Amino acid sequence: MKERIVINCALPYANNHLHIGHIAGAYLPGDIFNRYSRISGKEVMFICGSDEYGTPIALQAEREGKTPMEVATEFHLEHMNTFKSLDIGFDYFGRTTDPAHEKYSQEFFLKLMEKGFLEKRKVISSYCQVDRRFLPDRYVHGTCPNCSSENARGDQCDECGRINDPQDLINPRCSICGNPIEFRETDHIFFLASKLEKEIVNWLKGKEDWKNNVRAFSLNMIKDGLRDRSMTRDMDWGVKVPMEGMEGKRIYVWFEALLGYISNAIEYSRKSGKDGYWKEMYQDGNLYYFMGKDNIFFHAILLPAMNMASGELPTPKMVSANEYLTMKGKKFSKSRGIGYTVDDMLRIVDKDSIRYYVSSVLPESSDSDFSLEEMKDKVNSELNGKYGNLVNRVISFATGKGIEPLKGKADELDDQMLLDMKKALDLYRQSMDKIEFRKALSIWLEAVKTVNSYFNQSKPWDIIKTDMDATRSKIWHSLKAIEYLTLMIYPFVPSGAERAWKAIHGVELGKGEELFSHLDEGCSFKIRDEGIIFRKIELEPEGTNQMHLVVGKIVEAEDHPNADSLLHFKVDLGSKIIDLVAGLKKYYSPGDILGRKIIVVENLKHSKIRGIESQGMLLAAQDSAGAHILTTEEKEGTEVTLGDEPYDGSGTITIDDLKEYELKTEERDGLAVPSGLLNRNRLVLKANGKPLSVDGKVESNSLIR
Ligand code: B3M
Ligand code: ZN
Repeated sequence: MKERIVINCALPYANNHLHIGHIAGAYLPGDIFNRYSRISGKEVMFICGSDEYGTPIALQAEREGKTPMEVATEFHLEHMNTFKSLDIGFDYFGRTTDPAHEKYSQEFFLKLMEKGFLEKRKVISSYCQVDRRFLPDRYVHGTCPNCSSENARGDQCDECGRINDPQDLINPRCSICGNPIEFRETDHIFFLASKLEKEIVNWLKGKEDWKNNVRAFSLNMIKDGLRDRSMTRDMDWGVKVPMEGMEGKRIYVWFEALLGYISNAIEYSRKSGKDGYWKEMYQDGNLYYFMGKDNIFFHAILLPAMNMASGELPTPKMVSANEYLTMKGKKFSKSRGIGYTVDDMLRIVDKDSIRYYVSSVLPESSDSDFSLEEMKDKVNSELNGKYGNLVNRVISFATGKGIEPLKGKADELDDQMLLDMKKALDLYRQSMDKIEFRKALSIWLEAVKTVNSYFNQSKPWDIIKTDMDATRSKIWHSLKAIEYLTLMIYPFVPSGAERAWKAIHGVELGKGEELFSHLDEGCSFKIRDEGIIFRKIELEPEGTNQMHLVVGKIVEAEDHPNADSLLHFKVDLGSKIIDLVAGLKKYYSPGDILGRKIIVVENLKHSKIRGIESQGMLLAAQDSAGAHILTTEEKEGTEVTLGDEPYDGSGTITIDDLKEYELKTEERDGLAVPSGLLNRNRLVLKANGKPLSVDGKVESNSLIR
């Protein structure tokens, strides 16, 4: 029977776009291991899903005037597509809002209660008298006791990273209404983790095959003891606490999200008609978890403690966590606008290039820096220049000359090369088994170089002049080497490896089978020219900000005399007054908008609209509710910059030019702020260094026109 393993990747929060940092942290490593395990002959269940409850999603929904479910659904679907677009091949991608998840979490909660691991305690909690409610920690803001930042949240300070309690903050205030809060007594349910402290410490100590960034880090985290923690929260977006007297409270999002691995596995089993399959897979106990480093505590301590307490679930075999990916030394962060989202990246390069480069810089033992230039160099010179080129050379030489590959008598060079391949594969597999993927990849690259020099030294183009049999054998040996290289690179760049496999075998790579041991066998090859296997990366030259945006003030407003949907304004731009026509009548009356500050594209080609010349265009965000003008408190005439890039153009631009900037609203630190693209970076629009705002509640990701 095949060895069975369950691979889980941290369930991403369904409230933001996935960026390359997420991919490098959890999802690419998970998928590399998934693919490697399958072609090593293991039976794999690869599970993930959306983490949809919790305060950040509730807060975001509130800000956007949507329900939390709408926000979660939007990102759940987006994330599924994102993973697919990068060949990250989960067997199942579920969601924690699935009723089956609620049922499983509640049952599990009651089980821990029954086993004496949950206990009701009175706690002091933040309460807002104005809003008449208890507040989750995240809904409290105040001054950080550590770094004095004035906007620290009640759970953590973003400035210095310190984990706070609301009581730690100086001048704690309600994030909803801004008033000072008070602390009141209420009931919460605690997980008595302290009872398991010894067991957890011993268990961690026994995990000698774990990397230090997880094992030593975790042991250090509980060196002063494993605290009992509250597993309920005061809020209404979450799994209901299945007990009387706990109305208005929900199960702590991490408690139930960690159970999401199982509830998703159950759903996967049920939907694929194999009820109970998940249990068999879990019983074998080979559970692997992949995540970013901020999730270590939850997977290496809380999850095993919960499973131990349940008395029926195995603890993880492997918890693998990556450090952070940085760009120019700064951590990737969507909310701070550092780094690339997956979608941004896919607009520049193909998925194989992303996977290859990110694999080569995985932050496995320390943070590592991502750079587009380095990506281009590595992909072009290694993946494409050394491996892709080798495959193309061998195949086009053989097909061009009509050579049928056939294993003949091996010469010394052939034998040495095969020996080198076996050695490389051995080392590669040792690294892969230890989840040292960067090392495995560098072993592969060395092997590619070996085969390149083998082919160059073999000179089949000379041999063919005198000895066809020897040439056929050379080609066979070269293809054998390519077979090794292709299997080794498959977990990293599956699509390209599949193309290469097809080019040498004429059939698809069989992913469900053990493939490595076949490398030893004397197989036959059916080559065909599949064309280019990897594309070179070409980066466009950097552009400048050609869009002249200026703050204007509406000094006259009227209905357009000749059109039902249009308004006509006179706008003061500081240095001049211009005429503007805008299709806003459905959303604003002339009286509403008179005196408002707006953002004008000053260098847009003028156009006559129903008899009035519009000498520019105002910007507004469009969402399902309507149009919302972009605005600011800065003075008319103030220049608007894209990030820190000022206007740097001349002459006029067209609507099509403007479209290139892909102006839209984006979620930044909890606000939907206007942003645009410049040199593939999404930058915030600013006036006097302050982000522009949008009139009214607006959905993130709304187009701006
Ligand atoms: N959603 C955190 C994250 O996306 C969290 C992981 C849950 S795993 C159960 O980084
Ligand atoms: Zn309040």
